[in-house]
Amino acid sequence: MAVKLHGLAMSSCTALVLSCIHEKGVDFELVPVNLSAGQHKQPPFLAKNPFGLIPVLEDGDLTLFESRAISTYIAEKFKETGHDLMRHNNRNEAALVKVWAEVESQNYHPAISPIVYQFLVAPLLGQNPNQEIINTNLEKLSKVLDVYEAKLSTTKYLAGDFYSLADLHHFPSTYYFMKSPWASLVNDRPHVKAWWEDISSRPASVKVAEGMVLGQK
Ligand SMILES: N[C@@H](CCC(=O)N[C@@H](CS)C(=O)NCC(=O)O)C(=O)O
Ligand SMILES: *[C@@H]1O[C@H](CO)[C@@H](O)[C@H](O)[C@H]1NC(C)=O
Repeated sequence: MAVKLHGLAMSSCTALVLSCIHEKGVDFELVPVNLSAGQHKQPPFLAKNPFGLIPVLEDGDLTLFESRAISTYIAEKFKETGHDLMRHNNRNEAALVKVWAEVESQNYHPAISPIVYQFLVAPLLGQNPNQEIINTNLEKLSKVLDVYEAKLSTTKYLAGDFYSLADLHHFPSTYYFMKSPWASLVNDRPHVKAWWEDISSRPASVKVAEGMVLGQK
């Protein structure tokens, strides 16, 4: 039975889950949520995610929210199919995948996401981008990327010499960031640049990027 993903292909949180779904070749149905109509703030959707945010995954009786938890669930449930995103046969490598997935969630995402929001989303909502927020977060992101540059000069991917869920979680936000005037933060760091070119050219990433056109449904 196909899993049901409630969300929008252009939303980076949904795209994170879609990247995992495509890596694993999982059968799925994308159920659109009308954000402009506030469908995500109404009782039927709130029953699936009380925080009223996309994405939500339904797999039979199981309902999940939080994109990173959803992708982890998919990577674990379908560990035998497609690319092994969790290194489930090696406890140490699996732990390193979790470390770098945390780094994405705790260090990388909090810096990159406000930049993407101010640059790409605010104008769609008729707001002026807040340059102060952008500058503060560019500074934070630079420091995180310095750590990545050092790490990626010792291993090909973040958790080791294998593509994992930790790398995958970086795809959607970085995809939008690379359309901004500050893409040089990535491109000026040779190992980060090579890593980005590698992870963004994976067939699953290319597929997900097709749906990442902001302002579309
Ligand atoms: N931590 C949550 C964040 C979810 C989230 O912020 N979703 C956004 C789209 S990327 C949303 O639903 N926005 C609609 C709104 O804020 O009203 C996750 O990763 O799933
Ligand atoms: C979403 O809701 C808005 C406002 O109710 C409506 O105008 C629009 O047609 C809806 N979009 C879709 C794709 O159903």
